[in-house]
Amino acid sequence: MSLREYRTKRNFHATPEPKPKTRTAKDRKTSDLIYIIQRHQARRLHWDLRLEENGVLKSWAVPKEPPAEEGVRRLAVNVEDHALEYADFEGTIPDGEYGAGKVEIWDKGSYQPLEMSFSKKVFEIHGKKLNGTYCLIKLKVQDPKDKNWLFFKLKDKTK
Ligand SMILES: [Mn+2]
Repeated sequence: MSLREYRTKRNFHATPEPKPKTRTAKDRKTSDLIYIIQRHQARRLHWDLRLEENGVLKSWAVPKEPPAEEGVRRLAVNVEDHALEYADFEGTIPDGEYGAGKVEIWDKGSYQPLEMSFSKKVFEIHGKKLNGTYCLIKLKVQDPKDKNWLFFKLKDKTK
């Protein structure tokens, strides 16, 4: 996993966003994988869903509020991997910088992977706003350049 795109998009003298530290996945002592959603009031309001995978935060921009209940499917646009440190970031990215606008933590917790492939991820979210089994599914499996996924809650099997 590379954070090259994350670094090239940002000027760390100008943005308060975290500069990635050099580290390996084994530096993390906890077995809890990070789940985080940041509400990002950029030019267009969106919610940034991030899941820890192999030492980075896999990231999707969700243009509408993520669903707490089943039955709602949200578009989720895959964006560049973010540094693990980003999970604690809240602040305002200055005008003129990439992603300018206010970033707030909307939900945070951990997740448990159930089925994780390059085109489909099923996982259990343990958050405050979102809880339960969720699915991320890539729309055009054959097209590696297409960034569009769907994000939705699955039926709770215990009900
Ligand atoms: Mn964003």
